[in-house]
Order: sequence, then C-alpha cells, then structure tokens
Amino acid sequence: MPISMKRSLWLGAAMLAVSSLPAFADTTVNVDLTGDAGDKMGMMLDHDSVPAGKITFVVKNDAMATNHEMVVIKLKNKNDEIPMMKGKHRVDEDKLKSMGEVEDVEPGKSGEMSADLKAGDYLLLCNLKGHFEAGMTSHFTVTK
Ligand SMILES: [Cu+2]
Repeated sequence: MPISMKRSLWLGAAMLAVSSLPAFADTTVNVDLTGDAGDKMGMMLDHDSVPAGKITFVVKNDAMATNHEMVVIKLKNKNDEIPMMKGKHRVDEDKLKSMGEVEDVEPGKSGEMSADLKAGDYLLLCNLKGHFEAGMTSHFTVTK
C-alpha cells in the first residue's frame, strides 16, 4: 500500500489508543427525573458511584406535565437523617451542604451542572413540594 495510506492508518490507531485512556477523563452522570403529581415519582442514575473529580450531571425531566429539579447534597454519613421543613413537604436545604443544583427543569427538557466532588457520600434529590417524599431521591457515592 502507498506510504501515505499506511501513515493515516497508523494515526488512526494512535488516536483510538488515546481516546480509550480512562484516566483523568471527566465523568458524566445521566439523571432521569420521572413522575407527575399524584403519581409515583423517581430519580434514576446511570452511575451511582464515580471517581472523585469533575463530575457533570446531565438531568432529563421525563415527566408528562410536572417540573422537577436535582439538588446535589454532600452528606457526612450515608445514613444521615434528612431534615424536613415542618409542614412544607420540602427538605430543609439550609441545614445541608448543597454542592449545586439544576433548577426547574420543564417536562421533556434537560439541564446540566458540573461540580468538583471529593470522595464521600452524597444525596441527590428534587426539592419541589412533596417530591422528595414521593421518591425523588437517590444516594450517590464518589470514590477516591
Ligand atoms: Cu420533582
């Protein structure tokens, strides 16, 4: 084969090797928000444990007619009790350490946020009224 063709094959192989290196890659976590008022609601992640570093959450609202959000809370311990605001059906975020959030995602829409997260236990939740109690929460672990 001509030399130029050999060269491009070699370049292709080299690029493939580089792109498959796992180290130092940013991590993306896809989060699915589901459910409408009066129905079961949920939050599903494609990874519930990722290595420490810059983590991007891509949040999709799959509900028919209800806005949702996703808040990232850093827990001290995995089994920390989550404080509620009395009579408000919402989590008391002031008593927790928030690492950021994707606010008010409309049905069918997506949003994203990135955060530099250290190893530890985290909780993701939707804090619109009643949604945490309806099941919109998920534990999330960042490993060293
Ligand atoms: Cu919600």
